[in-house]
Amino acid sequence: MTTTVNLREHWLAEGYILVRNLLPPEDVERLRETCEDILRQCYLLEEPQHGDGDFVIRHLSRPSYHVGERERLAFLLETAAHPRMVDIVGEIFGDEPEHRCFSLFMNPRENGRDGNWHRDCQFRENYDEDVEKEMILNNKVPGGMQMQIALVPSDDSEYVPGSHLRWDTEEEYAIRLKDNQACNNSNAMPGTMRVALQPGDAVAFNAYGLHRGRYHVDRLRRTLMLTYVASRRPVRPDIFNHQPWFLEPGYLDGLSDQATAFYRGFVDKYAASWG
Ligand SMILES: O=C(O)CCC(=O)C(=O)O
Ligand SMILES: [Fe+2]
Repeated sequence: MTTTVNLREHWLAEGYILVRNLLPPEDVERLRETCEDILRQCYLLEEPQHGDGDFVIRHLSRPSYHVGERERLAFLLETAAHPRMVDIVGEIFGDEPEHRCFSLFMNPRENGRDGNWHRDCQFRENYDEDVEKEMILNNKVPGGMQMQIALVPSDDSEYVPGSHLRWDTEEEYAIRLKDNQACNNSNAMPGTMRVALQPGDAVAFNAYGLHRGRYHVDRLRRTLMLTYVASRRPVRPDIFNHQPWFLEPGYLDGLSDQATAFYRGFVDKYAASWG
């Protein structure tokens, strides 16, 4: 598969895009070192996850991960705010992109498994299947993008192209939700796509489509995920946009004007919800 052309058109129709070589090798190397160090810290603390599983670390931008490593943190922040990212996301949203979260997906140290098929909207509080269905069918899903950038080769994410536009077929439903999700890690999902990413390649998808990851102990995974939402999205406080460390004195010091403006927009919008 090659880099997607007509990004917005493809995104709207298929729910994903692929960009080869989005990050140059030296950036990948630097980010990989950062992620390895954060991972080491988490394993020492025996808290690899901050919330949801043994295969993901959320909020790589916490200052506590970067003590004495100011430049490293700045580089991470610059990466998500860089024009090469923001231009792609902006084109797709037809709106200014807004920062949401930095995550690292990694292989777990035990209990390897194929992930669960899901749509991210099913993890909302007070989940109601009918509400979800109505939201998807009426295209009321708020714009969001999970941009996954491989730091080592990876083909661990799977997506069902076009599934963001429609409710589950009978076969899909049987896998995702039926019988209290008894079959949700099935390998029989029809129409799936698995993209083989090389370091620096990015795949981004609309997380309201059907997708899942794969988390095998012996399959090295280091995937940086930059999450963005469209600026038009109203404030809805959650664990992803709760980032009060952005208010710490000097947190944005030394960033480019472009990156400063990008994160200032985020802080101005959400700071009141961090009280
Ligand atoms: O591991 C993956 O690539 C899937 C991640 C995912 O489903 C999510 O972040 O919601
Ligand atoms: Fe997801």
